[in-house]
Amino acid sequence: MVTVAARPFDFKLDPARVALIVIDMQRDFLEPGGFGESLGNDVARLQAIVPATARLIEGFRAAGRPVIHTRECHRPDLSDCPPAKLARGAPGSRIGDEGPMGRILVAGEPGAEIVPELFPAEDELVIDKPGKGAFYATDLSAHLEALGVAQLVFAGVTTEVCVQTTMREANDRGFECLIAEDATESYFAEFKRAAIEMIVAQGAIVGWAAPVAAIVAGLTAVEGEQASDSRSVAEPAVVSPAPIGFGAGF
Ligand code: C5J
Repeated sequence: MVTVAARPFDFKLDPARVALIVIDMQRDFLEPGGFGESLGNDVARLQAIVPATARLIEGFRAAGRPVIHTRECHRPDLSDCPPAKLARGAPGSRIGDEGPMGRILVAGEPGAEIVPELFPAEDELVIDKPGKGAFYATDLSAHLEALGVAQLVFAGVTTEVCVQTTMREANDRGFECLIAEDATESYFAEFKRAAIEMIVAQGAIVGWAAPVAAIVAGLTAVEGEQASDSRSVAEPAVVSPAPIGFGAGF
């Protein structure tokens, strides 16, 4: 085991049994001109984590550990989209409607694709998920079991929706969960801060949080070593309060 400096306390990383899950880094959520921006969201916040997420992915690839990508999207006939989800949002801006980058959250459409900077390698697993959580109605559990994975590192968007939901699902299934706090983001700074606080509260009730640099260092560290970055582990990832908005939903 390698010790990674994390919140609320050190994470014991097992470099032989850990995998990375990169949640929903899709064009429609991140890119200017996409669906997320068309709802009034500031996509620059999400774009800002692309370099750190790329470093995290590279670290896992270099260590020979699995990188799993997810996409929130539905079948073209929407048969996997519950009516309650389909009814969300303004008419014309609902799942399956024609959006700026093709049909909104529909598999195979340009907007549903992962941003080019983080595009999956040919041998990497891509899970298309109809829910917020990546375990719901997918074969993720079976893949993780086949891979012998016991620990999961999380990156992606949005922290408080699909990342947190998947992390809670994983925690309930017995995985040790660590969120890469500079490789996850929300359209709302306060939601990211609050979600990570909820995750690490009560002695890591859902999991741990650590910066990308410490996680990547841990992947290559020698057994028994301490892996951290230069920042104090007690320092919160997001300190500046920001106004909370409710304009966007999908
Ligand atoms: C994700 C969403 N990926 N916010 N979706 O978080 O609806």
